[in-house]
Amino acid sequence: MIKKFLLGITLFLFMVGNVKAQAQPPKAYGPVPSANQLRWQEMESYAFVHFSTNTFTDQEWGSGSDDPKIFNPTNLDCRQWARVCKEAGMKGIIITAKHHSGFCLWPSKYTEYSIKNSPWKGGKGDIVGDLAKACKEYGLKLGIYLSPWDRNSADYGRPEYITYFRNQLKELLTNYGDIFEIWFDGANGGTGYYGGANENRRIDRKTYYDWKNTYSLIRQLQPNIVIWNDGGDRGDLRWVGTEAGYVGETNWSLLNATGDVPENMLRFGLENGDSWVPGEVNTSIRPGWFYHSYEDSKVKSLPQLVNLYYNSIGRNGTMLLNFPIDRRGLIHENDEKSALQMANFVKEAFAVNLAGKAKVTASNVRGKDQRYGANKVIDGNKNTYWATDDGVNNASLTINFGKPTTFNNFIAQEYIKLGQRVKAFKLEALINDQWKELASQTTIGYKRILRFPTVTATQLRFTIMDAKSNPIISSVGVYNAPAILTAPVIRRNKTGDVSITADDKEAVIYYTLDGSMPTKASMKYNAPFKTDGKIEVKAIVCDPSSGKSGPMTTEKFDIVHTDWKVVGIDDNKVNDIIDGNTASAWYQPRDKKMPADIIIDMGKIETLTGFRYLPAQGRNYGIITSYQFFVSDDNIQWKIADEGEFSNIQNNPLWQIKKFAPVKARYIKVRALRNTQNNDAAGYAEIDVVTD
Ligand code: FUL
Repeated sequence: MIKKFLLGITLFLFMVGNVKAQAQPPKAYGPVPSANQLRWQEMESYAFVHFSTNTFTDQEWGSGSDDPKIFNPTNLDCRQWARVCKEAGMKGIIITAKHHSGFCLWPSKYTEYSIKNSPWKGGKGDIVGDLAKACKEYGLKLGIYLSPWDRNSADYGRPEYITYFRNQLKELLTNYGDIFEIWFDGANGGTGYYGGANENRRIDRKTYYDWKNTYSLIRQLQPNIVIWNDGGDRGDLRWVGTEAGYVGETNWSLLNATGDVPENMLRFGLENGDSWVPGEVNTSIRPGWFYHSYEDSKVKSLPQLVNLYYNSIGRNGTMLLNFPIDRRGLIHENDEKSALQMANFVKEAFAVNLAGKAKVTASNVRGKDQRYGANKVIDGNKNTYWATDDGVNNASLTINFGKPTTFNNFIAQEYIKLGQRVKAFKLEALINDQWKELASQTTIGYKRILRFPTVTATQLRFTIMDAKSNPIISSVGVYNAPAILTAPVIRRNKTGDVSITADDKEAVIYYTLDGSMPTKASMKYNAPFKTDGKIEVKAIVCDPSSGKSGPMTTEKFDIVHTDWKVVGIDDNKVNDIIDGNTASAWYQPRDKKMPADIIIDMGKIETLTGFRYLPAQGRNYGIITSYQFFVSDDNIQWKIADEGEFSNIQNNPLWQIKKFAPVKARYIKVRALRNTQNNDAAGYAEIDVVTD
């Protein structure tokens, strides 16, 4: 009897439990992504490759008049592009099938301005086809950049061009398998060759391309494609308003279906927009989109690429990173190295989710139904989620690690199939029994990654403070990313103070002054220190948590500049030339013609055996190539000590060291005779002497 009674109670409780477990799934709120947009967003990272006649003319935009015969890569290998992109963690490649010059990388039936009239493969090649094959082999998706502006076509600006443009689209969207994205750049109309007319042609961006019908053609040929269009009818994706590699911290994947989009709307999206139009962050791994050998030393560094990652994928965007293909037809080794370093960082940083084994509890669970429970955020299933009751737009998740745990990164993902909801959230850590706020932010969207100074805590609380509707979170992660161990920068100022800086604020710097290799037993750098005379400084950075150390930097400093003066130039900024700060620079006044002189009074007689010149960093003008170097005791009688050229300074705008037979002098004069551009600009980051 008792048994029966207990059974009855159990059954009753089970049924009540079951009734409770029937909480209705949350309903979508506002616009939601299409299946194509969702698939695209989950790719997160993919590449651009820019390649055209421009590669061989050193231009960013070709006018449409360059002879196709100049297009002649010596060692083109699309499989190398695919390998690099795959190893860099990317999921696809978008190729400039046709850039603004109109030159086509596939043998289009509709124009002679293509690789079929280039010497490459005797005119029998097809780069789009080769890349399609390589992508297939490496498991990557293929995307197409087809410039609507065509500076070669005689028909550009007339209705006939639209037929031509659509014919080309048909070729590209029919002959190369699945295309995941089509890219229509916003640069439209202006001067060009136009079949020899050489004139300025304007078009009405809103009506000329008849995007509506072009879009339906595209969707008919490639039903799974996403359309990127800057300035035309609203596509599936939006530009983020800058090519500098970031989207707003607040980033709504929404815009209105029609109407203009000002820059700040591109950057932040539109909170109450009526359409799903997520942001794609496009930037180049070098300053330019096309290859220029003089940018070989300007490839984005690991810390710059890591910033790009956090500022795109980490802010609810995708990352579209461009590799300019070089004249060999390859991704340059410097670009490959940086991209792979970034990929390794990302792999290491997000290898272990520290929340994975933690106990996760929520302040509210939808209908107290375990299907929407807190632990759904760590089950590794993107189709499950934690959700709150309708009307509960303020709720928190507490992640209890059970023991002190060290971390510096946090990831949250909304279940965007039901819309983007979160408007404000914060993170707090329980450190030594005290709650400490780590961050307070706005939107989440598909993915939000926060990084903050490393903490050791037993619990982490993620509180959604405001949302458009009840929050739905599919995933949460807590990570301890490694320090970025790049070589430190060592500088000495005019008065001999040496400072050493590291990219990673938490890294520890060790250094030596006796020429020996620095180790963790060497002097620890805390603040700038005084030096006098010639000195060699070697330094490394170490990650205190992993104990790993990075590459070493060596700087040899000659005599100090304390008593140095630039004479005869009435501009205080000229002291940037001798301040030891390689990031500051001074240029001769614009009206100054070559030859341009810089005279420095060293304050006393020195025995010189050479001099050093560093051009302004990060700028491509005023780079001196030919010089004369004079010395004097009195700033009246001068004699020449050396003359010559700074070879390859254009490609490598780094320190140029010139040695000569010992000579005694108090004054030096550096005379600029010519620069890389054959004009009168002369710029200097630093001038220094050598006194062996
Ligand atoms: C720009 C174009 O004008 C550049 O040449 C490049 O293709 C870049 C991706 O888009 O607006």
